[in-house]
Amino acid sequence: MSSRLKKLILGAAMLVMGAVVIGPACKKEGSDGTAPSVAQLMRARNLTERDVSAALRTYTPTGRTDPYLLFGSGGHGGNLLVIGVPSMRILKYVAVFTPEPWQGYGYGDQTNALLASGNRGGQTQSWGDMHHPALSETNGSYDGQFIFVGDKANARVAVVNLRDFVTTQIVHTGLMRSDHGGCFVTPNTDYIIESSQYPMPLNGQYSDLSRYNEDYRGVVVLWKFDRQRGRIDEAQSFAIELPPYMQDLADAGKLVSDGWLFLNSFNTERAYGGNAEGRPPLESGASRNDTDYLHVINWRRAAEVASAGRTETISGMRTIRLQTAIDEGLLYFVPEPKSPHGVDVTPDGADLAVGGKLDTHVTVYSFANIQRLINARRFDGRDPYGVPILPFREAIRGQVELGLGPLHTQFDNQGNAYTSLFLESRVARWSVRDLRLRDKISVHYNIGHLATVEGDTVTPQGNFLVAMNKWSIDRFARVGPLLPQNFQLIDIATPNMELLYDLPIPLGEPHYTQMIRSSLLHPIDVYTPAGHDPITGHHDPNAVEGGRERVERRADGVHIYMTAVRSHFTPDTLRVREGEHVHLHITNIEQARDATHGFAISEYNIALSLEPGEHANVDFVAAHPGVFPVYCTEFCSALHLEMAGYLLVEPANAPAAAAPAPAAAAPAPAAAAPTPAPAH
Ligand code: RUQ
Ligand code: CUA
Repeated sequence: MSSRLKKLILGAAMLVMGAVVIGPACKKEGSDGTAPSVAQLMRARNLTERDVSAALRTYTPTGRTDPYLLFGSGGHGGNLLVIGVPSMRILKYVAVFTPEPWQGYGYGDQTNALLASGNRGGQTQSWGDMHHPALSETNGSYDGQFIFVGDKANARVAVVNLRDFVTTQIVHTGLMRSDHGGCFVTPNTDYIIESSQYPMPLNGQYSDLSRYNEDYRGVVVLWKFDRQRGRIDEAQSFAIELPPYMQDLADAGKLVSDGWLFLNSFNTERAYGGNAEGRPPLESGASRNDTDYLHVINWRRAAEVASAGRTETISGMRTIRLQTAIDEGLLYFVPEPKSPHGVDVTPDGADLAVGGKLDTHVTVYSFANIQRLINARRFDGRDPYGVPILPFREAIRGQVELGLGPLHTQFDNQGNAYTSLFLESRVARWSVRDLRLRDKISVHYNIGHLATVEGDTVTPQGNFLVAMNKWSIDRFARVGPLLPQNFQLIDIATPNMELLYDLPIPLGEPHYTQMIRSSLLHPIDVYTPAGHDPITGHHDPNAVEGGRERVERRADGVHIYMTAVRSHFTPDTLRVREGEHVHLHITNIEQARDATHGFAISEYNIALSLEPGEHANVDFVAAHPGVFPVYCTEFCSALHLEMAGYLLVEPANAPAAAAPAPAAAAPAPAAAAPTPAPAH
């Protein structure tokens, strides 16, 4: 909604309220069967005019949709949140790193294979620690096509296709086991950037901590994105070796700074803990120096260096060695104040704002200054690995004192920046041009990231800001020691920022979120033609047409080709023998918008969600003989409860003819015949 429209609505609402307050406030609540008036409600619920005004700015009547969508990391819940703004209605959890039964994610062949592609070191990873989602961009603005998310715990990157809000790919490299600077995209989504957090030997091998300086390294990976195929092309991706500092958040340059990438670090002390071995704990060891290093990386030139073959393959990935990066002028450092966290490029690409967790300032670096220093080779020495260091004072445009614990910065369309102040639990608004603090607003509490509408693009929209607060200490009814998180909606179109709404998030610690105009998204309602595999994006070779349902016994087991349509599965009796390998191929052949069917089998841990036109395969060994109900888990029609059947697993040693067929299971015939006739 435009801010003008918002003001109009607000004005009208105030008029109505005024009229109600002066007018017929004498009516008795409900006594004449009418709803209580606004004034009566305000009195009864102890609401101020300000509360009502805030409510009117977020309330979204039934049937209306939100102008903005917030894509939020679900933290160590591992899945992605989609929330409407300003209503703050949660619309979806998109399953990414963690099984999500209601989406059938992790309970059928395709999604199991996808999750398994994220396994590392032969271990099943059944969760992720999602930190930073990145919407795909075209010319530095969101294009609404894809969103990429990073998993800090296992250094993985996933691709979610916004055509259907489905995860289609998970990648990782052996070069790192934890990441944090990811995901960030280059302005045309040529690359998705992921950098390591905790250094380790790049070959993934053992090396004692006493060899930290020599053997441990950081790394930044540039994953090449193939937009046509909607997939990361691992063979075209490459990495750059970095010194063993703890690399943190990153941002890609845009417009004037396009082609460059900026990456924070902490722990230039190269501390690695050991508080029971006579060394300082990591936290104090890593905070001794007054400055750390902002990494300034020429990624476009690095891509040329990589394609010219000046790489070494380490852990299966083409890697530009640190010395090559230095020799080729790909990597420079600029000091940044103590324990920095976020680095955020301004919408015009000219400056970068860096928040120092233990500093009261945001430091604003000038890209033009940085370029001038690089071109003049004006270095203030080198780090122990030979990386040139640019002089701090000459690289910055200035500093703005905001308060305690500045972390992350976003922008609006009025020349303002918004920075979260973790230690103060506030958001500071400041003017980018004159580096002046304008106002602050309190949040509740422990704010980490914040998001304004398209606030990290070249076209920020203003209007709203969402503060992501860790732990909602006193905001909601108490639900035990583990607290929900608190997303707070703030109006930034008003002269003073105003808090509008609290949304508790019952998931892992929220990290980054991005907010996009809903009009930029064009999701589908139905997979057409039926038989579509959402993960590959192709028609599934095992797709089944109505009337072609069948059972085939082959060398690799029994294949049952099924369809789902309101309100039955065909076939609905699945006869197999104990120990048989069963392959179910199920197509939801419906093409109506809301015709999702679930598919569940008791005890076999099978749960599918078949969206209209979707095809799913599921493989299992019928290890346990017995009778297992099969049913649809979505209330898809008036006869949904009847959308059911049986899996009959006949005991292997049951002499076929003599078997005293369990009465409930096999009502009559052919219990001995392992191959029922095709269903049609
Ligand atoms: S983090 S609270 Cu983005 Cu993982 Cu800053
Ligand atoms: Cu299909 Cu319920």
